[in-house]
Amino acid sequence: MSDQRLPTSPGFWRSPLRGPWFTSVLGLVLLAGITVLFVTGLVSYAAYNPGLSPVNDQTPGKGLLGFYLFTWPTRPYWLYRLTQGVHVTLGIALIPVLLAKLWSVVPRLFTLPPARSLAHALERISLLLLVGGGLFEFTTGVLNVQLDYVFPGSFYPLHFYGAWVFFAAFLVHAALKTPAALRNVRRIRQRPRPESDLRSPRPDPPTVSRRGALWLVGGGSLLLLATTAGRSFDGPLRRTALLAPHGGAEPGGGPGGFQINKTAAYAGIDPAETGDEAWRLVVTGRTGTVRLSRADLLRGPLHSSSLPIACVEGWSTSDQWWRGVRLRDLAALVGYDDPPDVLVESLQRHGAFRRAALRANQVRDPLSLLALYVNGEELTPDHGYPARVIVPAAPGVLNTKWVARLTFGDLR
Ligand SMILES: Nc1nc2c(c(=O)[nH]1)N[C@H]1C(S)=C(S)[C@@H](COP(=O)(O)O)O[C@H]1N2
Ligand SMILES: [Mo]
Repeated sequence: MSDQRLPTSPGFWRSPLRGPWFTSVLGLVLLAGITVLFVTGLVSYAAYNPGLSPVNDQTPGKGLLGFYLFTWPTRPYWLYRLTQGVHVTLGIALIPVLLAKLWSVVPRLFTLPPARSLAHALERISLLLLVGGGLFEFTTGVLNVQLDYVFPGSFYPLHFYGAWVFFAAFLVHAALKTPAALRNVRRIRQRPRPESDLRSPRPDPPTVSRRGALWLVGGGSLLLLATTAGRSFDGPLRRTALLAPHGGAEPGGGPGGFQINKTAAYAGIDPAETGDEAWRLVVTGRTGTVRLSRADLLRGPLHSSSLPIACVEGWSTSDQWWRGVRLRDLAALVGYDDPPDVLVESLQRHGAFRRAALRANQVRDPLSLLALYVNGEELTPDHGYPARVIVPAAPGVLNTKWVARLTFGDLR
């Protein structure tokens, strides 16, 4: 039982840093941080228009968990850039805090007997969900933003269901522990120090103070923050984003010099299909189908909007100057004065993002364009030539490139 070579023995754990103050400070940081991650995450899911099933909804059977879904607004136009930038950047910066917090309580995970009472058993099960859920959410999140969807199945349902499990356990834990954590942080100078099973019964001599250790964790977070935040910009700031993935194409300079997520070659877009002879935009609605060449579209009226691209992966561009035909004008062309939802389909034949559904409020917004130009020149092939959708405040995945077809009508 008291064999100190086994992790189930309190004497096995020797670090003098462990104790209620250290754990409580980290816990309170996570309380605030993870709450923000949860809110920005749920909001990100709403931004995908998951109500427009089955086109956008990759989470079938979300059922009650979708209770909070609302119509994602189109203003302010930088909304998704902000919420998703915060979600990903904060998530990455919190990794050292999460790891330090787990390290600080790790002796407890080995406590024997596994349960002393029913209440203790329930508490330990909730801890399993908490630790498992937390590691799962952080791991799937990081894999998604760094390695581009390396999952069995889809990222969205995994991260979405995982978030609910994690957050339920997190709420229980916060309700049980926050009062004590607040007390622990306040009474740091109290003598004698309160009893705690977090403290090692036979600590090694310290090599760093508790405050020093906290600075180390905070320094790690700041380093991650500093090497991640640049992905929410382009130009010179982007180059500070050492941790952002540098796969795909380097955008280079000029009007098309902002992040490219999938190149035309990667998406299998044949240049022969995008030429003026071959390409037609097929618009369908109440009054039938219209086929438009690029020359037809260029007759306008053309409008401009200054909008960023903001990806679920947390990167975003600064505002780009787009020019093209308003989506609501295209809706009017096929019989809608008051625009309905629209299904947008790309020339692309394979891949997850070749089609997307937009809501009526997105079609209606005068800033929403079928863009033909960016920053004063024709779209480059990698940015979606001959035409791409751009919608204010929407996730990048709704900004379909190489558009071939628009089908207006109620998709619900
Ligand atoms: N046809 C098509 N459109 C697409 C995609 C795609 O893979 N195929 N990717 C989407 C995603 S996820 C993003 S973030 C933006 C990126 O646009 P950009 O490459 O011009 O920056 O395009 C969107 N449009
Ligand atoms: Mo994206």
